[in-house]
Order: sequence, then structure tokens, then C-alpha cells
Amino acid sequence: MRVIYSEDHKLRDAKTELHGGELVKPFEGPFRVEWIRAALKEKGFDDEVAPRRYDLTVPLKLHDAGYLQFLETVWERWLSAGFTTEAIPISLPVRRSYYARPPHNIDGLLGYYANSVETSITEGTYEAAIAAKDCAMTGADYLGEGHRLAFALCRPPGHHAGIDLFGGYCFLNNAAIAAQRMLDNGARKVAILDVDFHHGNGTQDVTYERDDIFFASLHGEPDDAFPYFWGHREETGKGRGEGYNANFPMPRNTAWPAYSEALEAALKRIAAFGAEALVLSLGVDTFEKDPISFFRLKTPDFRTMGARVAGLGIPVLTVMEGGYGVHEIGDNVANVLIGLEEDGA
Ligand code: SP5
Ligand code: ZN
Repeated sequence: MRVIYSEDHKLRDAKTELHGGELVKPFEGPFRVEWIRAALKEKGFDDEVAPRRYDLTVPLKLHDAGYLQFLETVWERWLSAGFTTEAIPISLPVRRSYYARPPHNIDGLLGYYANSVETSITEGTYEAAIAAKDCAMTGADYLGEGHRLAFALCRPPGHHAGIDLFGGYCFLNNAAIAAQRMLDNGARKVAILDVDFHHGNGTQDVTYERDDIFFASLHGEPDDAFPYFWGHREETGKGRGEGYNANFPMPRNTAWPAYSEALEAALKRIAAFGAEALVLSLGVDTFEKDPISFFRLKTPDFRTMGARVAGLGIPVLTVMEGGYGVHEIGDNVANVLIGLEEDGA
């Protein structure tokens, strides 16, 4: 299958992440995609292409215009305010912020648009995020042109990016943007299956009131895992979107047997929805050696995962999300793609 990759991901290379009370080297860095590309090449995925370029029409159907404006200008405004380091919010509108509105001050605006504060904004972050969503949109267009499978090697990831919120290393919701593009290309129903270890709170946010995008997420239970405040089973959608959101939280040390049961349940819901295409929001931070997560999947499990998803029998665009720390992330991603190419039925 084709791999869509942009060099522009390197434009985001943050030096800081707030972790355990310290500023550390970020878990999410350019090295991740280099490891993944190396494994893909070794496994024979050599059809790598650059993304096409798109304007903001599709992202504006999911994200708030003021938020996109903020992303585009925040770095320059941060420097103009006299700051010299990477941008980190300090004050957020939380409970009882009755009159919260976007402040003029860039320091305040940063908190207004944040859903977590480990994600420093740097020079080049916006440009990298734009290239990542272009990778996802290109993948959506390949499916529209008749390909059964494609892989958008997006970086930075996207599934924590909400309507007007960044965080969790995410800025633009690549997976949801791809799903929207598929709908704009003529699909009537698209599903997003999020297998990143962390709940896809951003994807849930941008799809929560919609009945044309079904969202299912398998993740560490919110009582114990980032992003903590979303991902409960009770979150099932709202308005016309009621019944079109399905969360599958799982406890510490979940391994393949229990994980695969949740996966089957999610796939059943997607089939019942009648999805014409699937966006697989792929984080491999469910791996047993992931440094910030607590599931116990093993490298061969990812191949089984891909094969089971292929069993849906619909076109699948895989969009890269998380997966950290160890070189094995490359083999784990490759295994999902190998599984997808098998007949999983
Ligand atoms: C795309 C994606 O996977 N984003 C994840 C962002 C998570 N950032 C916060 C991580 C905090 C982890 N704390 C766990 C400590 C383990 N010792
Ligand atoms: Zn994750």
C-alpha cells in the first residue's frame, strides 16, 4: 500500500515536555517517524509518496476558525510578547469560568485553546501540523480514487485535537479531517476506529454530534490514564450524534485476549453502522514496552489487529497517532499494515 509522508514533520522538533514536574525531552519527536520508515522499508513498503497540498476548507468543517488562526500565529505572537522559550500555557478556563472567552494576551490565549499542558508549541509546529493533515487528506483521496488501503504517516499526531483545543502532542485532527474528506468525496458513512492507547478525546469532540461519522475508541480507562477526563463508556454522542460514539476503556495490563474482545465489539458496531470506509487512528502505544502507557500488546498482536480490521471488508486509511520510546514501534506499525493486507475475513 502507498505510504504518504512529508519531510515537513521535522519542522516540529520541540525541546521540552512537562512530565512529572520537569521539562524533559519530548516523547513525541521526529525520530519516531524515522524508526517507522526504516521498518516499513525493511518490510518492503517502498511506495512512499509526498502529500498533495490542500487549503483549510475541510479542517474548517471540524475546527473553529479562531483556533486555526491561533495555531497559525501563536509562535510569532509568543515571541513578540517577549518570551524566548517554547510556549506552554499557564492558566486554563476550567470549572466555573463563566465568562471565559479568547483573551487578547497570547499567554492567556494559549491556555484558552489548551486541553493539556505537556505539549509545548514551537517554531514550525503549525507548518508540520498542516503537512500532517495534508498526508491524511491525500490518503482519503487515494481511497476515493479506488485504493483499498493507504497509510498516512502523520506527525504530529491528531486524535487529541478538538474543535478548538490542542494538547496530547496534537494540533489538527488528521483522522477526522480524513473522514470529512471521504464524506466530501461522496461517502455517506465513515467510521473512525481509534486504537491508540489514549482516548481520542479530540476526535470524539469533533464528531460527537454527528451521525455520519461513527467514532469508536479503545483505550486505558480514564480513571487511570491520560487524558483522564474523557473516554468513559457513558459518552455515547449527543443530539443527532447520540449512539454514534462508542468508548471501550480497559484496565492496566490489558493484553491481547481482553483487548481483542473489545476490538471485536467495536468492529461489530462499525459494521452495524454501515460504514463505507474506515479511518484507523493507529497508535502503537498499546505495546508492552511503551514508556508512557500500560497495556501489554506484543509485536505479533499488531498483525492480528490489522487482519481483524481488514475483516470489515471496507477500504481502510490508516493514520499515524502515538507510539513512543522504543524502536519496536516501527515493526508494530508495519505489522498492522501487513495484517491489513491479509484477508482477515
Ligand atoms: C498521541 C498521543 O499518544 N498522545 C499522548 C499524550 C500523552 N501525554 C501525557 C503523558 C503522560 C504520561 N504519564 C504516565 C507516566 C508513566 N510513568
Ligand atoms: Zn497515545
